[in-house]
Amino acid sequence: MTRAVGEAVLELVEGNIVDEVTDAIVNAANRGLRGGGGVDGAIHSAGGPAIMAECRRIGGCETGDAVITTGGALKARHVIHTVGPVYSGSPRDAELLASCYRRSIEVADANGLASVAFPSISTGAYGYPLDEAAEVALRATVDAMRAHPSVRKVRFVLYGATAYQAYASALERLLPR
Ligand code: AR6
Repeated sequence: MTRAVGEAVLELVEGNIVDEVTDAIVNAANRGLRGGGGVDGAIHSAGGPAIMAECRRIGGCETGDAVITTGGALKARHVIHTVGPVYSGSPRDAELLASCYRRSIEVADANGLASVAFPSISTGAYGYPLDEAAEVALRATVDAMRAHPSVRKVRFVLYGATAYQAYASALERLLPR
């Protein structure tokens, strides 16, 4: 599924983010940038030790913020590590989740990157309900794309049909055809 956002393109696909050929893939990291399971584990195992070496030098990342490293052995040139909220049911969850997408796009723009691929942040180990997360993620991303038009292509790489469907429904509501 594809939508124009000004001159830029927002795309949803089902797949594995480690296979993306793009300027940067975004990692759903933790505050210590220590690595872990889920998409974080997949990115570090596919990208090799150079990514963790830079994460150690950076030292950590606050919830809702984003930092950039090399892409190591990945096809993506860089990894942008962002830290989603652990879902608690408070209104702050949505603010912090939106901040992850906004900060990631700001970091991409600040580094001259034109294409970025996101996973569905916080919807695995961190427990954010998928439908709610999809709406917050897409709204924040579209707003950030409008503010940073040099980021020309943003792709959500959704892991499995359930995640893809949740994002496709949310995008249809946000930007109807
Ligand atoms: N490509 C795309 N999406 C994926 C992939 C993949 N290869 N693998 C999993 N997902 P999670 P979180 C989806 O748990 O909830 C880690 O241990 C997955 O289906 O990876 O933000 C970190 O170190 C889900 O929809 O991230 C943190 O401690 C989504 O990615 C913590 O988990 C996010 O699930 C972060 O938890």
